[in-house]
Amino acid sequence: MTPAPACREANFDGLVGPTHSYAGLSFGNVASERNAASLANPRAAALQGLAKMKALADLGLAQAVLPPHERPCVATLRRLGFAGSDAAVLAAAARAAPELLAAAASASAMWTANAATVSPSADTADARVHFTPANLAAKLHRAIEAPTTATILRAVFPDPQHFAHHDPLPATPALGDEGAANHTRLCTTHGAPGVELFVYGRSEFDRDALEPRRYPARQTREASAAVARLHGLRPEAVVFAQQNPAAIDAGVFHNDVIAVGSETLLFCHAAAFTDNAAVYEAVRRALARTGGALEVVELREDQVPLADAVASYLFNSQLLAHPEGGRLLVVPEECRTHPRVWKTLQGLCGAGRPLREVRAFDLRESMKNGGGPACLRLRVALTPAEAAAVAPGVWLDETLYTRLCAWVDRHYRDRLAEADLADPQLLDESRRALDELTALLGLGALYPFQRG
Ligand code: SUG
Repeated sequence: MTPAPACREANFDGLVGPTHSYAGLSFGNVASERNAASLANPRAAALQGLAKMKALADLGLAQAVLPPHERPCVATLRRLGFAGSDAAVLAAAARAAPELLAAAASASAMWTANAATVSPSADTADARVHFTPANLAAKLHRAIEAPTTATILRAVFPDPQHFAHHDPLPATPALGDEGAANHTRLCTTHGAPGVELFVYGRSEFDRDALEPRRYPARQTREASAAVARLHGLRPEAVVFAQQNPAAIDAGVFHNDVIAVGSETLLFCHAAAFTDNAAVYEAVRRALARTGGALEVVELREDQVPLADAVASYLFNSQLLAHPEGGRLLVVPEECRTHPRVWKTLQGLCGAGRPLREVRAFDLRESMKNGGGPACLRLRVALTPAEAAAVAPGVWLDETLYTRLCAWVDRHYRDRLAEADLADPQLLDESRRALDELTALLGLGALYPFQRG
């Protein structure tokens, strides 16, 4: 008997949009705050992301792309009381509330780890892949992503026989949901039932739970529990864990800044959870029920101080199957130039060690806003039949890569400052670019401006 073709994990990376900028919009994300008002290079940002996608596709990994959103989002500014022509709306917002214009212009949809929480069909009651777009209620510039994200996910995963799409949770502080950035799936193989680890920063209703003091906790326990319910997960295959409030206060605004897991490996920092040992034990027990054995690689404070983990983004990495067997860890270039972090990572590589190889990528433009390799991708484990039901134009191959690079070169600016966000030409350029892109990806009319 020939074995059934395997289920594979695909990475859906966000294509950086033409308005990529540094607006200091994310209090609690230290990189975003530090780089506020610096000059951005949208063209370089998009090409850096594409280079990572291409390198992973070349390794034989399943790689796809998700389109950016229409920005500046004039519709948001209109809802906030700015009126007139599009150009008049931009000008009035720039004058009266530049911070609202910056939020409406942010290209933050590039960080697709925050697009949605995804549960593969092996885990769900109806054996479909479930998607819940994140409401991103904690930040204005991110909360406005949810409706477009929902439209895009429905266009990319259209077949209701395979894919179930939920609405984002109500966008209110009690239900703050940041998507896959706070969700890790552990399993023996991607096609087998796994364990879904939901990490939250606070609880709206558990008044005794510790909370961070300095920075906001974006994800609530109540939101995580709702997503697990919506996806029809087996309760014994779900673990809820609280993020360490001290880590949030040190700049760990999502769990994927301090932990990454794939298949049977959980790689994290000792400061990741309020009670690391209890989390490992709960995941270990749940995974054992599926026949799997959890491996934990925990870095202690004396190996990599929390501050160095945040500065280098070493945990915001992609844990992937190495083409020659074993595991590949994809990290940002900032890890290679950080001697202590790089030495620690090299110590994890080799025969009998958890990793085969670590590769660093230059994602500096995104990193300056607190977005590393793991932020830029949404993982979706797909059976061959499900993969065949994905909109075919989004899979990245040599041809699409070449076309997208040329498209970026044609439409993107190589410098963008805050003052440029009100330029009506930037809006026109972005719309022209997106109109061409939807045709290039074969996605039809996605954006309101295309529907007239
Ligand atoms: O939500 N930065 C994003 C970074 C998201 C990273 N995602 C994950 N860790 N999965 C955020 O804080 C900064 C935008 C600005 O300041 O211009 C920003 O939105």
